[in-house]
Amino acid sequence: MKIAVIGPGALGSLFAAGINRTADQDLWLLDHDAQRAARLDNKLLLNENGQELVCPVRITADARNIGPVDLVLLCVKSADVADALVRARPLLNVNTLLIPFQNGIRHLDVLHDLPFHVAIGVTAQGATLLSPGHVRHGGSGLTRIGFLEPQSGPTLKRLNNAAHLLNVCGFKTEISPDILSHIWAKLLINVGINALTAILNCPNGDLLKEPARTRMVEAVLEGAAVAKALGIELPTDPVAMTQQVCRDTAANISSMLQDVRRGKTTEIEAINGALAAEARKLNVPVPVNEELIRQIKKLA
Ligand code: KPL
Repeated sequence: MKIAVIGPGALGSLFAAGINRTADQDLWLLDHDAQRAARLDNKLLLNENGQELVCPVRITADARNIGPVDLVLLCVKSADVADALVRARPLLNVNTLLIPFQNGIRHLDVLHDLPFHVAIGVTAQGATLLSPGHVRHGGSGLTRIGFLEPQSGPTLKRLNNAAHLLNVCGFKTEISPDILSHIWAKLLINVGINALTAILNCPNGDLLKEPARTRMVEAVLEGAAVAKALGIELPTDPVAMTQQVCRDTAANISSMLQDVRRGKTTEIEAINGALAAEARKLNVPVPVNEELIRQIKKLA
């Protein structure tokens, strides 16, 4: 299979290094930054269980060097999806399956009516970018991939092939017939954890202590009310799930806190912002989320 991973961030580097290490595939990593792509010098460093592994991966900033591929794993931030799709054009044709992996739900808006196949990915893989090209695999959570609309025949086969590849490479992956409910389940976890950790400047586990816990629960319950109003059935109790993620990733610095610390644009619009936008359309009050948005915008 010919595969392109787009975005040398934490998740993109983890996928590229893991696929290249395990499977005999035609794999490329596409960066938008030509200077960084050159500096990476066709290799990634993967820190796994305390060991450093050098993974040779072809890295380029020009998608024309790659040409059409069977599978694209799109691992850029939500706000960069539209631009990434333009740059990725030479990779994409009627036979390509694109699987975007982003936090939030904003990216779903730009994934309609595209002339290639699009599934959606939701992953609980833990990855931290230690420096450009150097990624630490922090924990192996489940990855789910699925189509928003039911598919069959060769389109479904492409998804099966992608799931098989990820599983062979050690990224436990399931095909989900109801990916939207998993997208929302992950959204509500990020709604509860990301902004609050960034505001309080604390690791995820600290949200289990009062008064942060109450605020986290309120933010998640507002999100659950919006999901209900949209008719989305969540796969598990979102409050219990969010608290479990706080326990499982207690020492983790959320991606939003990492962005605030680095002075980078946060994903507040893709997460709490997108939730508040849906809530406005449905007349569901989300005052706790609106306050979180205001506070993050003051920080950034
Ligand atoms: O997805 C995450 C993030 O930081 O973006 C969680 C699950 C909150 C882990 O930190």
